[in-house]
Amino acid sequence: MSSTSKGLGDRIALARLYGICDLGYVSVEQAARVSRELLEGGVEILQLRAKGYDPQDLFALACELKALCKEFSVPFVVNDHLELARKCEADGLHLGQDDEAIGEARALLGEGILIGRSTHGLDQAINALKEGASYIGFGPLYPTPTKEGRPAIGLDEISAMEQQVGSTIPAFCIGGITPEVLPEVLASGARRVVVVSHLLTHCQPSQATRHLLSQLNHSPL
Ligand code: TZP
Ligand code: MG
Repeated sequence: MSSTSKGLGDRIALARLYGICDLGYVSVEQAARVSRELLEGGVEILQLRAKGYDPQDLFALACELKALCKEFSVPFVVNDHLELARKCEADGLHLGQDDEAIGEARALLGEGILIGRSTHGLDQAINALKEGASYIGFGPLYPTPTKEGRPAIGLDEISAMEQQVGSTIPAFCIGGITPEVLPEVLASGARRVVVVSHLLTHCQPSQATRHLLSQLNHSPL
């Protein structure tokens, strides 16, 4: 865990927009430039997601993104790779349903690290809270090419999830979120979101990020 993780960890309590640098959309060569754009636009957490990559090939990039996030005082989270998270002194590790137990990851990475869990319904969200997750992702709300084959869960459980889980740990709705659907996502009770493809395929990622943040900030946290 990095020495500043505690302070950065506290920041997620206020975070509404979680950005992901997903190497499915951005090349390794462009990843730092695009991440800087997301950070300049105002993402409040940044994750490196690199499905299918050997974590050994990601060390230099992870260190670069960690330093970049530090410049913006934004927590840096590594998806999937516990060892990589440890080596680059990430502020957090994001785990899926089939990944390590949260207690196991925390024991290896230190008590102060953020551990996120992807959840795909209310029961899983409640379990993640019980298991000690620092935050959850909740979705996909809509079908999305970023997670092809994963059925959309819709908006119906958001309100119950926010009451039962999001009132204790930050809960980020995810999956197919764009400026067009964000109003109905917020109207369904969501308070925080993760947005991937909309931002990474936009010709001006900073401007797109600012626009989403202004939409989010018009509804109360
Ligand atoms: N987990 C659930 S949906 C999803 C992940 C990683 C992908 C979200 O990406 P997008 O492009 O914002 O739909
Ligand atoms: Mg995983």
